[in-house]
This record gives sequence, C-alpha cells and structure tokens, in this order.
Amino acid sequence: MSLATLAPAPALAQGVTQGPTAAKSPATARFKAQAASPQKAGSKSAGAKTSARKKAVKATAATAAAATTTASAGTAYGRRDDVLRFAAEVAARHGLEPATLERQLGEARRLPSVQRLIMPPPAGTAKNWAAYRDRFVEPQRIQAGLAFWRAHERWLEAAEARWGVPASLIVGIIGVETFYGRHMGSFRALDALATLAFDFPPGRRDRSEFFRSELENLLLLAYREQVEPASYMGSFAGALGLPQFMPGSLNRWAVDFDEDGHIDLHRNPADAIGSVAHYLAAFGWVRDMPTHYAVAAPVDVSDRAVLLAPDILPSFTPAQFAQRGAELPEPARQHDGLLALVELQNGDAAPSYVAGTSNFYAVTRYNWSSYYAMAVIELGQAVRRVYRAAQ
Ligand SMILES: [Ca+2]
Repeated sequence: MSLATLAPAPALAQGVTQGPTAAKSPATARFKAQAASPQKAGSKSAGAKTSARKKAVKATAATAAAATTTASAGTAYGRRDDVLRFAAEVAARHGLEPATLERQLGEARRLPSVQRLIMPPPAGTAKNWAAYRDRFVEPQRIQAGLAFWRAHERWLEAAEARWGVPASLIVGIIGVETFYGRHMGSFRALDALATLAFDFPPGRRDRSEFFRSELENLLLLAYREQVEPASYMGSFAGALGLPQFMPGSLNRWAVDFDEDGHIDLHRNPADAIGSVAHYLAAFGWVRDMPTHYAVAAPVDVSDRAVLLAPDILPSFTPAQFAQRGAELPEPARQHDGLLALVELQNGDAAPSYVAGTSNFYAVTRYNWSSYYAMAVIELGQAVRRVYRAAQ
C-alpha cells in the first residue's frame, strides 16, 4: 500500500500514497492516476505493545557491512541533535535502549534521491485510465501472476476463506505493487524514512511528522523481529515487501499467516497474502459483494455532476442512480447498498465509468486512487481467467 495521496507512484515508486497512511480524510482526498502506490496506512501506535521488552537488538553481519558503505550513498546522520532527541523520545515511549536507537539512527543516511522522489509529479499531465491500465494489465504481469497464484494457491484459498477477500484481488494488488516481488524497492527503508523525517524537502506540504511516525514504526518492527532496522529494503517512501506496506500499516495490520513466529512481507508470500486480506477486511471488505458494476453515466451534465460529487464514496442507492438517469444492469439494480459513480478519465477521449460498491471503496483504502483500484481489480481478473483456463 502506499500512502497516498500524495503522489502515488506506481507501485514502488512512491510511497506516499496512502493507504493507510496519509493524513487526508478519505472523502475529500483527490486521486491522481499516476499514483499507484499501495497503501499504507499507517498510523502510529502500532507497535506500542513492545514497550516492555528491553533486549538489545542483534546486529547482523550483513547490516554491519551495509553500514560501512556510505560515501557515495548519502551522508550518515551520526549524532545530529534532532536525531538524538528523536532516539530518546522513541526509547522512552517504548522502553527501548536509547544507546541502541542512537546507534541505529546514526547509521541512517540522508538520501538526496529520496528528497527528489517525494516531490509531486509535474502538473498538467492528463489522467488516462487506458494508459494506466496498460501498464499493469499486460501479458508479462499476467503470466507472473499466474505463477504466483499456482505457487501460493493454498494461502490464497486460506485467506479468502478467512477474510472473504477473493484470491484474484490479492493477486491483483501484489502484482500492481511489486510485480510479484520483482520490484520491492531498492532503498534502505531506514535511510528513506530518516531522510523524510529529518530532512523533508521544501516545496510541498511538509509530511515529516508522518514519516517520523513511520520511522518509529520501523524501529519497533526491527526490535520485535530482532533484526537491524538497516536491513529492511523498501521504496523511496519506506514501503515494505511484496504488498508495500508502510511500517505503521505493517505493525498494525500485517499478520503472521503461516504462524512461523515472524511477520516477513519480503520473503514470505503467505504472510503477504494474509496481510493484504486482513487489511482489506479491516477497511470494510464485505464477502461476496462485487467491487463494481457497469453503468451508463447520465447524459445530463447536472445529473452526472450530482452523482460524481461524492467521488468514490458510495452515496446513492440504485434507485437514486436511476432517478438521475444512470443506467445500471439488473444485478446492480438489486444491489443492497450504496453505490458511487466512478469516473476514469481517458486523456482526450471519453471517460470510462463504473458504479463502485463499498468493496471498491475498501480497495481504495489500500491506495487512494480509483485508477489504482480498477487496475488491481482488472489485473486480478485477467490472472484468474488464465488460471482457470489452464485447469
Ligand atoms: Ca510468518
């Protein structure tokens, strides 16, 4: 997930889009087509339960080695005053060793590339659903999705049984986020989050508070898993693993689905699958409800404007859709719940429309973008078609 709202990037790219993250209220957030990052919702507090534990974190050889390669990769924070203050605050809040956190944070590096990547995309680019879709719903990603589905069928079925989230949707999300693990991010999450927490660049709304919380969550995660925080790789915004959870979302919503005693979203597809399903269920996913229906939008401009006003928040009954001149197929007319008229722009061509249910809305809690939601839904459907055809 990404966080969103900010500028979502394609899966990996950005992270700030929010899913679980960001500070905007869902009903008012605007979405950009370009963003795809998943989720992330994170809020702080997630790791509070660890506060009683005091064991020192083990250093690993790998992380120690990584910490020594700095020259070309950014300046280490060392013992900067604000970083030391942050270490003391986090240590006090959770009962951790201040010296350990000081050392770990001191190894973090300020990365100018992260400061550049967090900036919003250039304005003026027209949203284009067809082009966006083509980036994700394409043969190579579908084939990779088929392989992922076959390899992890058991966990996909178990997640669907437990949380009601279809295997196809989980497969669609992990495919859009990271191409099934091919693109999980090439930044040390510690560096990315420290850069955005302590040196958030000027020129856009300051989100350093959010990233301080995420950095705190990364430290708690590493403590709980008994690894070095510098060992976590992620996107430039600190999103982690196959499903690109921000650390706060991970601490709050991720699950140890294979019950091996660890939550590992990088190397353990079972944990990633269960965590995606659990996240969607926590954000209102309803078993057996479709995500959306086909719809012919009202021809009348003012009627259409009324239905579009709440954006992706389901606000109208099927009868209200009909009263405004929107044409729904029979199953949608029988839908027991509210619908949203979702408009997907296609550059200079006519927009596409769907009638989104509360399950469509739940998908946008992973990444606040209707374009993102449609892409994961359609990628999942495409993979499901080839999966079933091959059986
Ligand atoms: Ca596990």
